[in-house]
Amino acid sequence: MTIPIKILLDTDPGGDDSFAFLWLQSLAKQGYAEIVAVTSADGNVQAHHTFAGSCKLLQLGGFGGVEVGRGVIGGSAQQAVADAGGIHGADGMGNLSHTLPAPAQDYETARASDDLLIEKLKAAPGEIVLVAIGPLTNLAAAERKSPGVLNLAKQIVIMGGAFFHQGNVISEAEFNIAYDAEAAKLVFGCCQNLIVMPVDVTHQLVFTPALAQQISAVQPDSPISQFVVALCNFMVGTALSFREMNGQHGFLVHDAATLAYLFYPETLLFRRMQVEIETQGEWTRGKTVFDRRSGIKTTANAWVALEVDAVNLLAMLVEDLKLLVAS
Ligand SMILES: [Ca+2]
Repeated sequence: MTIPIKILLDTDPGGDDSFAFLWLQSLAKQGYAEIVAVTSADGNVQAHHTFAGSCKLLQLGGFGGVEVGRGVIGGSAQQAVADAGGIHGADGMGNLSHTLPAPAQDYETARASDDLLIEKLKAAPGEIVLVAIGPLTNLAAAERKSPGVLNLAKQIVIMGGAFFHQGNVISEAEFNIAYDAEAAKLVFGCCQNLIVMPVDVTHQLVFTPALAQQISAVQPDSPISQFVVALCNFMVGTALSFREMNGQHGFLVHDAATLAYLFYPETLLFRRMQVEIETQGEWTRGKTVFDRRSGIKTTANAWVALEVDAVNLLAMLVEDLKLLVAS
């Protein structure tokens, strides 16, 4: 019998978050994952939008009973990066959130994401995989409030960073790290259990309208099919307008890479590194760096994915989303 992986999802939906969210719910329905909680994060759009988006995505996938935390705000005193509403839509979800079921939870009365993280990690030390696909503000706040708590996670799987490939928010840095570089510095400074999915691999995860059609063909009138097709079309439009895709007709499902690591690890190759976060640089704030010189090293905090079998990974995503639509 399969023992499901206990997952706490920290997320800032987000177009690519939405695809990761649905993938996770498919894996949970199939019995491979257990969703312990969702901690929404301030990021792609503001915290009240990512909270509502998280609740709605859980309702859509059939997991409306999972508790959602409200994102900690103001993690970075020097925040210089604007949110990504221009890419993901004002609501973070392609301006489609009004088409989804109403949230079953209330932002005003929800628990703070850092408190929820602390409670869940302390209740099951060494058991929970923390999947972090937004800025690391909530994780840093939890660690400040309860030092050592992040190392109670079995692993922390992060979408973030850019090592050999260019960044996306500036040439030298990726959004999730740069949006709250101080939080990232704190998390990378205190944890040894990190798995990192940087832009180096996620820039290859081009999700296309043709893939969305494969999913929706299972049952075109299902709310999930309609959402997947409409969100894909929106994201492709903004990706093209931001000149992100080198002319390819698709958009990047960055965040989905974290679930590929957990459930389809044969699609990825990793390197062991001590990753540091640049917080002082005038032109490089939020850059992820490591010592790439040959020579002895006595510390490492992360396994960093640097190669991906994108065709296979996207095929796994599509097949699991088809199962979710059919369920
Ligand atoms: Ca995200």
